[in-house]
Amino acid sequence: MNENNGKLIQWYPGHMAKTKKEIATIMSMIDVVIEVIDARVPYSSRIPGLNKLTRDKNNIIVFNKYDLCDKEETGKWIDKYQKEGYICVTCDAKNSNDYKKIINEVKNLMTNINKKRQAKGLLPKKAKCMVIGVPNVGKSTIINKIIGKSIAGVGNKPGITKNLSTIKINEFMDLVDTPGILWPKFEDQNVALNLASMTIIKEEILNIDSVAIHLLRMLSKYYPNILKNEFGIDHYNDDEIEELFTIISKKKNIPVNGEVDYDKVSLNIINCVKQEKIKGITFDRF
Ligand SMILES: Nc1nc2c(ncn2[C@@H]2O[C@H](COP(=O)(O)OP(=O)(O)OP(=O)(O)O)[C@@H](O)[C@H]2O)c(=O)[nH]1
Ligand SMILES: [Mg+2]
Repeated sequence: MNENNGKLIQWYPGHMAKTKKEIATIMSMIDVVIEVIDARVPYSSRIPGLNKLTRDKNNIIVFNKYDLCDKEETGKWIDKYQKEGYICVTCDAKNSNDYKKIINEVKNLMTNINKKRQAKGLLPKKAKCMVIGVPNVGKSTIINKIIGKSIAGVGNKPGITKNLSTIKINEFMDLVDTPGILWPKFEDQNVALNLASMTIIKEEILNIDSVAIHLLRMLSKYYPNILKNEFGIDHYNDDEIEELFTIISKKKNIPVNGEVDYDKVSLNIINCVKQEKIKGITFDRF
């Protein structure tokens, strides 16, 4: 369930500046930042510039939608981010209890921090945690599981509210009740197409044909077997778009009234990912 009722948030410069300021204020009281990303796009779904705000925090990256990604590629990204100092957790928030791994990581962090505090004669402290991430990566699903019930309001509002309250999770962890929804990277077209492919930004923003073609290109490059099985084509080639769309149209039984309905074919391609018929894919490489 997308708690924004399928409507993804649009970001404007004023809106972004306001949210960034709010996040910076909230950060001062946060100990652990839990950044949720889509494991299928582990670079594209990172929040641009977040590291500037979280340098002095404990940072956990949750590779969510792990059930949908290419696990071999995910392993490479985990190594990379671990080397950069992040704690990495893989998570299928929808179908598993992987969220417990996040709680465990927080517990480990706090055990270490409190050992040092104790040595200095200080009282143990609880971790104030915040879940943050670009739209639609699974923040609300994870928060609701960590809390153990659905709480009204989670994920309903874009941006961050100032009236923060914290929810007690256990004796070592509090959760700030509002998920931080931040803007995705827009800087390069390939990133934007990756985000649209995974419904992180609206496919309409970029036009559905270009998103569908991006999906075909990426599948052809990295997952030709999926391209063949799902769409009946061996290889994507820009020069043959019309022929390829005709083949897909037939394979998918999309009615043809005289000519191929390109929009319908594009939507069908995008929906294969959205509806999780296509799994085991990761589009970011380094
Ligand atoms: N397959 C799969 N789907 C997931 C997973 N986690 C969340 N989802 C689905 O992804 C969609 C978005 O989940 P949300 O929890 O609403 O994501 P969000 O980050 O709170 O989204 P916004 O509030 O719009 O920013 C929903 O359809 C979830 O059921 C996961 O690990 N695997
Ligand atoms: Mg949400």
